[in-house]
Amino acid sequence: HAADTFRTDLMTITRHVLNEQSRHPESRGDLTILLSHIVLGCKFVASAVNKAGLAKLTGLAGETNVQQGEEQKKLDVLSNEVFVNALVSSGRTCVLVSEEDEKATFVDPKLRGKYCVCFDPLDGSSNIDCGVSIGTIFGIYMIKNQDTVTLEEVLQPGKDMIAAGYCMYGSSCTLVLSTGNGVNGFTLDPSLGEFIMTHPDIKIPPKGKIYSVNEGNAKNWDTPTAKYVEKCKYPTDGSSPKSLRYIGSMVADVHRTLLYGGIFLYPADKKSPSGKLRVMYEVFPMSFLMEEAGGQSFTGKGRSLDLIPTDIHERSPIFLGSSDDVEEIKALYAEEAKKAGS
Ligand code: P6P
Repeated sequence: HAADTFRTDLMTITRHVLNEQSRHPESRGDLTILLSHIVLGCKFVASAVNKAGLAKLTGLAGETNVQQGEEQKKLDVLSNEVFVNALVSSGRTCVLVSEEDEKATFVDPKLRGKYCVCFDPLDGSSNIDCGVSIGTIFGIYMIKNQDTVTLEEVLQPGKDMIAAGYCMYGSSCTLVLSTGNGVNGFTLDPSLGEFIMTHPDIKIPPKGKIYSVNEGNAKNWDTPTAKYVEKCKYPTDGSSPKSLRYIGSMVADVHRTLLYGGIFLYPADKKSPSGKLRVMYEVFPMSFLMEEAGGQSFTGKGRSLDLIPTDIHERSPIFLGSSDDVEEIKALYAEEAKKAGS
């Protein structure tokens, strides 16, 4: 026979999630149903992002859409609406935290389920108009009592997340997911409308040759960050300098770091003492994935997932990626703390 051009035993994301569910015999499949609604949201956004360039859907709110004559929505607003509707209608969530909404959304009690989803529906949306990859980032918590859930219960440390992932909308649409048993990557096959497993059991290399930071903030960095970046550029141990790769879209920078190794940094600086990235729907989900893939994530003070947020839009510095690379920056912060303590 000519080699089959069609694989006929497809590992779709749905099949993968069902396999994961079967590892928990007591499970009623709530997470499976929740994830299927998140996947639907990602498919919708992928389609909208791809059309954006054509249908001029991009960023300019206020432009009326000639067909419907209704207010033109910015893609990030549209994406947020799609995810909120998908998550609420799944009947598996009781509270939602979105980058787009100032307050947490408490779901109608009649429609509640046991999960809290924190998400950035379209991170990096400032890059839409120039075609740079952007993405959706999400993290999922279990809520003890869905009927009486309060904001305090939402402000949990990232280590209590039970699942996290991102979907990157670029040359292809790639969804990376962990439900606590390793990390897997899936690529959308538009002809099937299915995410097919393309990156099984992703593990980040223990050390990388790339550092990823906005060097434009160098003037405002603290000493440990400045020292670390200096070491990347002028190594003192005879090794080759690292390459700088910075896309300015977190999902794209983190995805490259996860697959190729290296370190992604968004440090604190004099202008932004807590850094720029948001704890609940950027730092936590990406840190969860990194640790599941054998990497680390550090805030400059401690393990990112140990952070206990006090506000749903709180920011934190973040250093994440290959374990050995993160160890180096942890040592520099420890040295600084010792000096300060002495
Ligand atoms: P800067 C995009 O606006 C974003 O929120 C992240 O996706 C990205 O990592 C970061 O900000 C880029 O920030 O200050 O380097 O432009």
